[in-house]
Amino acid sequence: MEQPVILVSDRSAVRTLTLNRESKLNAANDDLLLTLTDELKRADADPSVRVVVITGAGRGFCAGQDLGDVSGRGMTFTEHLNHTYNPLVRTIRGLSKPVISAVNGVAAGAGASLALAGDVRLWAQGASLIEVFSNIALVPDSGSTWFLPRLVGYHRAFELMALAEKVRAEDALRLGLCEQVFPDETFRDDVQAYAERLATRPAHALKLTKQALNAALTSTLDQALDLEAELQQLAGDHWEHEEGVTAFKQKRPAQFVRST
Ligand code: T3D
Repeated sequence: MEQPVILVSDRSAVRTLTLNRESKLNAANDDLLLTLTDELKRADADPSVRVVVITGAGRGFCAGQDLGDVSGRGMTFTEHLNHTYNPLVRTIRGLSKPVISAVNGVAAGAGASLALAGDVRLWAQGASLIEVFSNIALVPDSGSTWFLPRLVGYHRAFELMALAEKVRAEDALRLGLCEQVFPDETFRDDVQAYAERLATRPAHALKLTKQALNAALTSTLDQALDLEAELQQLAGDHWEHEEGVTAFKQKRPAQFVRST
C-alpha cells in the first residue's frame, strides 16, 4: 500500500506535519506540495491546534523538487511554481498560527526555502541547508531570494546561492538561519517541548504579531507605526490582555489557554 506523503499527528495543541518520502530525502512531488498546503489550511481552521510543526521523515528534511518527477508534467516552470510552491509558501507566511520549520536533516533547493519560511526555525545538530539550485542551473525559488538576503545580507546570500555551499547547523545559528539547535538524538522531543511552550503563549496576540512583522518587512516606519496602533487596539480589547494584566497583578502565571 502506498504511504501518505504527509503524516499528520497531534500532541497537546501541536499539529506535526511530516514530509514522508524518506527514500528520496522527502523530495517534493505535486502530491506532497498540494497535500501539505491543504493540511496547513486544515490546521489553521482547527481550534484545537495552536502551533504547527513541519518536519521530515528519516534523515532528510526536504531535498527540494523531486527531479524524477519533472518531465511530462504538462506545466511550464512558472505555471508549476504558481500551482504548487508559491501557494505553499504564502500559506505558511499567512497562517494565523505559529509555524515551526523543524529541520531534522538536509534542506536543499525549495526544501531550503521551506526551512526558512517558518516563524521559528529549529535545527537538529546534523541538519544542513543548501541553496542547491545553481547546481542544476536554476534560480532560487519558493521564497529563497526573499528570505535569505534579509537574514544574511545580499553578498552572503549571493555566495551561498552561486556556490551551493552546505551550511551546517553551527553556522546556521551564527548566521541567523535558525533560532535553536538541538542534539540529533533528542531532536523530535525537543521540538515538541518547544512547540508546547509556544502553544501556551497568547494565540490572538501572536497572530497579530505575525501580521505586524510580515507587513513591517516591506513597509516604511510610518506604515509600521500605524499598523501597530491599529493592531494594538485589537489586542487590547481581547480577553488575553485582561488575563495578562490580571495575572501580573496577582503575581501568578497568565493562563492564555481556554477551552471554548
Ligand atoms: O517547478 C519546478 O520544478 C522548479 C522548482 C524547483 C525547486 C527545487 O527545489 S530545484 C532543486 C532540486 N533539488 C536538488 O537539486 C537536490 C538534489 N539532491 C542533492 O543534491 C543531494 O541528494 C542532497 C545534497 C540533497 C543530499 O545528498 P546526500 O549525499 O545526503 O544524499 P543522496 O545520496 O544524494 O540522496 C539520497 C537519495 O535521495 C538518492 O536516491 P538513491 O540513489 O538512494 O535511490 C537520491 O537520488 C534521492 N534524492 C535526493 N534528492 C532528490 C532525490 N531524488 C529526487 N529528487 C531529488 N531532489
